[in-house]
Amino acid sequence: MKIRRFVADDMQGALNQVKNSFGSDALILQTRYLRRGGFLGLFGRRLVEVTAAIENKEPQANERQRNTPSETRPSFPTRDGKQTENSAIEEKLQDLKTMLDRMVTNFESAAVANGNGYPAIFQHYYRILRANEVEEGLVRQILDEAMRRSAQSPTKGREDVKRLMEEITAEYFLKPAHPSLRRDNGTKRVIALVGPTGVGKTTTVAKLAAQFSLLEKKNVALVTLDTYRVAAAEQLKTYADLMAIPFEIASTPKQFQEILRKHEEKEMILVDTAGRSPLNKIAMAKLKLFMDACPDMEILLVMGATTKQADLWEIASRFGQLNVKQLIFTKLDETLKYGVILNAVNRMQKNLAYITTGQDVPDDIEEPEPARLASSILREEQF
Ligand SMILES: Nc1nc2c(ncn2[C@@H]2O[C@H](COP(=O)(O)OP(=O)(O)OP(=O)(O)O)[C@@H](O)[C@H]2O)c(=O)[nH]1
Ligand SMILES: [Mg+2]
Repeated sequence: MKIRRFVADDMQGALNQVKNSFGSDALILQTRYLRRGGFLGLFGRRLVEVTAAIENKEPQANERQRNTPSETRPSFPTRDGKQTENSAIEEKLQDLKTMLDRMVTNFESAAVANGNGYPAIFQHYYRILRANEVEEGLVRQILDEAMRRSAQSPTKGREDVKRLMEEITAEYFLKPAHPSLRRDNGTKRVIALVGPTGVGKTTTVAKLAAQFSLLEKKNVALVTLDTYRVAAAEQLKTYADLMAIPFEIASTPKQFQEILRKHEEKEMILVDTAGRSPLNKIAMAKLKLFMDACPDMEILLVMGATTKQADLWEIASRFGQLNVKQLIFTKLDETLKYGVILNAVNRMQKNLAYITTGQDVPDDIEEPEPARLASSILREEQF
């Protein structure tokens, strides 16, 4: 078997070289991008390297073609027994297609495995982001932007590239503009937390109530729509009693509207809802009836940082029917991989209003700091 590397300015050029030297039967072993010249792998000329192999040492394809008289070229009998040139062309096309398929497969798997296609310094961040479960497409989006910016204003070394990566990643947490839950013009705000079961909605409602009523001295009321479990109402009532704030239970959308009217003068009404499996269509429809009862209500979707990515998309899609305005991610203390948060913020194009970092009420809640989240996602020592 003969193995050789072919380097060209682009993939087509490299493949032409392979074909000219080894013919269409060549096996593509590896494809990768190279940089020639530049600094730390940056700003150099981008080249494509294809490593190909051929089974035996037969004459090269182009030589074979040149030396073979047309009457002896491979051809196939037609139904009426005649030889046809079309069949030979079809065979060549099929060879070419097989070769391209093999090449694409090799290229994609190599790229996923080791961040191929980027200069060495960026491959490092490719691996970190992927290990942190940031989606492939988003990783490439971030790296492409980093490459673009570093080409515009040349980076000087590893520290500069790290800062650039953190800056770009942090920007995803700033989009869209961060509207705070606070509203200081005295108008009432009704804020409901929805989400799957056990994600931390009730605990987070209690943390928010403490923050706004105890720390910011706002006039707050608590409402639960969770009549599904007896313990659920008791859980929130205990917190309400401790904070000496009014607590109400609404079992129907009509009751909910009456309660909202009763607390018209409150600066903030925090609404806890029953955890719903996003797959339970009846429960989701019931929740929507409550949400529709108060069109001004700001709905926040609560999701766990430990949730599997595929489940998160299911949750996002089902709860997305509720006109969700912002996101809350809970249980950041239970994982080191924050990629799912970045994926959600990016795909759903929603603001991340809060993160929670433990079970303690009221302490374990904070407004996210984009730079800190970004540096956690790019932290090197965790992998
Ligand atoms: N580690 C950790 N645990 C949390 C966090 N937030 C809530 N929890 C815990 O998660 C569990 C469920 O919390 P709840 O607030 O009852 O969750 P829920 O979403 O209201 O649950 P349902 O009403 O049953 O859907 C409790 O043990 C909480 O203490 C967090 O940020 N970190
Ligand atoms: Mg609850």
